[in-house]
Amino acid sequence: MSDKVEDPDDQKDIKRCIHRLNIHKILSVYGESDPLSWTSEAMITNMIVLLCLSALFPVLMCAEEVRSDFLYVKDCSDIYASGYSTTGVYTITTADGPVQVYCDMEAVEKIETGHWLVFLRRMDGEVNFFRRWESYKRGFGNKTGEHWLGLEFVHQLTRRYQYKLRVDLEDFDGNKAYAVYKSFSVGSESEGYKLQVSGFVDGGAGDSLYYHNGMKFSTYDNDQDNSGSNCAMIYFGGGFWYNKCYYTNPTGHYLWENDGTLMDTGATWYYWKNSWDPLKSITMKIKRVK
Ligand SMILES: [Ca+2]
Repeated sequence: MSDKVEDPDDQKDIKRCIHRLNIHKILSVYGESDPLSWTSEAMITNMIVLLCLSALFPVLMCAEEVRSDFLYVKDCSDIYASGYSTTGVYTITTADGPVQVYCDMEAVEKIETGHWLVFLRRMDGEVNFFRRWESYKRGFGNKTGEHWLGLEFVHQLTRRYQYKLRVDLEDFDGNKAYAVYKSFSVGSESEGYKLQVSGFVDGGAGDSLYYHNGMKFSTYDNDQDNSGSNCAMIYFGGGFWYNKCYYTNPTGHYLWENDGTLMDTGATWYYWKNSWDPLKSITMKIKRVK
């Protein structure tokens, strides 16, 4: 249990709050029947209920409360620097409140330490990526599995600090490849969450993002692509920085095998094998460089 809950003063506050709530319940039962008076009583009671709930929140959450170590961390680099080197889900605090993020702490090829912050993960088709703009803005999915972290969150990070991007690919035969971009940022919503990448380093995957550099983000309900059509709609895509339309579509329709029949709609990265074959997994993750 957290320190806050064990604080005697806090427990007194909670008891006092519940006591006041009970008094107001009694007053509500025996008080005036005038509608205006009843409305005021109801409003006061509601306010007290909210106050009680906010005081009780840490109790209800018990050990799940945000760990104080992470109160001021920005990303997985800060978590790693705090001494946490296990890959998994961590909670960090933003101006909009706590956000859970998946940190990939594994070292890469034994030459680079981990602490990558994952913002896209496809691996098993458990999550539907054919979603509205608002979902891509705010994020969705399961942080321990498939998910999209959210454009606004990534924009807020990359507008303040410099990040690099790594894309990891795996096909249905277990082959792997990757691509690194030494600079990665996402513009504001008013800029269409525009993508900026540069400094490509080939890890066997080839550069499929060059075609998307400078593009605005698009979803089926917010077409900002360069096509006369709606890329997200015609390829069953999810949301991406579509051009006219793509050489990679990591949020595309998940296919559980490469049977060669629906290759135009899958989660693809064309320049790995110069093919539209769907991938078994694709991860996009960022790491602060400054
Ligand atoms: Ca269009």
